[in-house]
Amino acid sequence: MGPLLETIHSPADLKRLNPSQVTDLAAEIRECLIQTLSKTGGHLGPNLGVVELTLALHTVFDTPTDRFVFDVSHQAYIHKILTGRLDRFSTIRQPGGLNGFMLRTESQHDCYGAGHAGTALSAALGMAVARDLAGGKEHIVAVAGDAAFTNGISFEALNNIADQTKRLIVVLNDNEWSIDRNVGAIARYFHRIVTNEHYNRLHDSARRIVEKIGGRTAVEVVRRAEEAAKSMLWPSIMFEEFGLTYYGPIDGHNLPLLIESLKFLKTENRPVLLHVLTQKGRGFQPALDGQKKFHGLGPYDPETGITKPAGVPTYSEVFATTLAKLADKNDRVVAITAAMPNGTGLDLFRPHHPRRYFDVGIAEEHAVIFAAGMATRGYRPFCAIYSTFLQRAFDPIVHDVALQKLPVVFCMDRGGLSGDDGPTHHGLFDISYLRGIPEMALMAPKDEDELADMMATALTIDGPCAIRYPRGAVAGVDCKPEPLPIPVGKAEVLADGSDVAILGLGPMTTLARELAERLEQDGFSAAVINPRFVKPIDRDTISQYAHSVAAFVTFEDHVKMGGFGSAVLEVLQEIGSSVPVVRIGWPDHFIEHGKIEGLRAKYGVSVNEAYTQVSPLLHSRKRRTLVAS
Ligand SMILES: Cc1ncc(C[n+]2csc(CCOP(=O)(O)OP(=O)(O)O)c2C)c(N)n1
Repeated sequence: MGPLLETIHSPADLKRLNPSQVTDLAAEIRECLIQTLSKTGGHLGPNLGVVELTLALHTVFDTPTDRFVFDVSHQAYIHKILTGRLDRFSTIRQPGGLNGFMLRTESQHDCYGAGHAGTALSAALGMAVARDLAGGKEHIVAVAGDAAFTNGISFEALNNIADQTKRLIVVLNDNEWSIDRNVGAIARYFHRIVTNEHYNRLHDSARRIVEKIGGRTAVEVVRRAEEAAKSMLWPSIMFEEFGLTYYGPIDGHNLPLLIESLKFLKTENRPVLLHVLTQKGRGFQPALDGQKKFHGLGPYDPETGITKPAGVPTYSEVFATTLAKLADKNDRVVAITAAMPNGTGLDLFRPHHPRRYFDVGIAEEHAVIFAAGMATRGYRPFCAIYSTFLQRAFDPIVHDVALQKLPVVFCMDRGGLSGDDGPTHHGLFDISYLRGIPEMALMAPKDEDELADMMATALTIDGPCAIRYPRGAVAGVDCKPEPLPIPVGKAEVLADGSDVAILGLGPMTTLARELAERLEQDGFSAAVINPRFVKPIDRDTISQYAHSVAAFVTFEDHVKMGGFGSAVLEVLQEIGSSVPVVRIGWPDHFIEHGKIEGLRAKYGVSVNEAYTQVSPLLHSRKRRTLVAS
């Protein structure tokens, strides 16, 4: 750790440094980020881009009284370092350590938690209005990336800001990247501003003024700063039309310029937007060369940026290559992503069918309604959206897709616990939020071969359907050269048995098999079932086992409430069966970040827990049978 960084225990320590020390501190922070994240993984690129911006914010404002709302908050690592969490920074994203995003429970300096994009402006406006009502004086600053402006919520907030408050500072952190390159008209609009000659001239004169500031009296500095900031004024029609005074764009790595600009904006009595240009990955060549990869990644070599080669393919990759195959045969198949071409694997689809690939920006609601529109014209859209982000699109799924019985396929990557990212990213609610929607079919494959089959099956369904599959490596089974549709609503019985029926949803069939083995060692006969469909659920198979077994066990990587086990309970209740069901899944509780195995053990999403709960039921029937005979 650098000598200056060691002295920073709170923002007050930063404020004691002189300008040249703050510049040195920026270099130390970059080194700390590169070294620490090489071990823990994390959002390196976005954070390297906002070192100076965060230093400037904490120099000019006073948290926790003033409030910073970071959009997504994946770029808040420096904020964490400066606000008393340096000593725990090496624990970031580790079990029991700091979260990778802002958390209100983690620090009084984290005024607002996030993980999903597009919320900063609305939340900051809410805080500003609350301050105005209470007669407060504090400053509210929203920091949002350029890609956050591809999201509808940001525009809903923009539409509302000038009507609601006179004091709000929005910082647009423009690095021209989302995770992939930012897309769409807004991205092009920002680019036009940045490459405008007029701006370049103003920017240079502003920089020169700020550079001359050193050594003047405080009053002069303020006046000069005002002059500098004003000279940067470049009428940007869009933000001005929304009623925000636009400043910039300015170099987001020029500390004095940032500091003086923010000092000036602090005095403004109208909502303002400061357009700051930053470079994602600044200070680490591998991150500059590999913007996408270094947006967020696991451990890497801090010298070369090299990461361990991934041995086994991921579910995302199998999804994308299968979709390309399906699209080869069916020219109505189209692929839609909401700013996640890399994460969903659709990067691999794009070169095969560039005209049938659509990245709509961070706009999940739009993605779903756009898919609905295409489906009305005979296309078969596959919407690849992480389970957690599809939460955004609940109403479009109900109102636009299901109600009109349109054949849109929702491919829900990261269905299940996501691990290191934590509660904002776990995909633990999709079964509950989709199961109750009429017309919806919902599948979960036990392995990659079945994922491909389910995608082929989706094309045979005349209405909406969803497929949930987990993050990460596939099971490693042999895959058929061509996927084949499976019978809709039919479970797969992997092993027959008469004492207990164990249903393992998706890859949880592995746990079902393990439990069956243990119970068989105790002398019980266990059926192992791969349900395949949460909806329509296979009532016949459940009813059949309800006549013979002493208990059912359900395993799911989902909250128990409203999940697959609940669906089984509903069937049993409807057929008048009183066979008990041991449901294994996540409790009614937000699950923290951590390693998947550790969290499963902690919360009893395990074979052990199932065994503990089901054994007494099986032994009790055995005893009753012995007594009866
Ligand atoms: C609703 C939602 N969809 C997708 C994501 C995944 N995601 C995380 S960060 C990010 C890009 C953010 O880009 P930008 O806001 O420009 O910030 P930068 O990383 O470039 O600093 C995306 C798409 C998300 N967090 N939330």
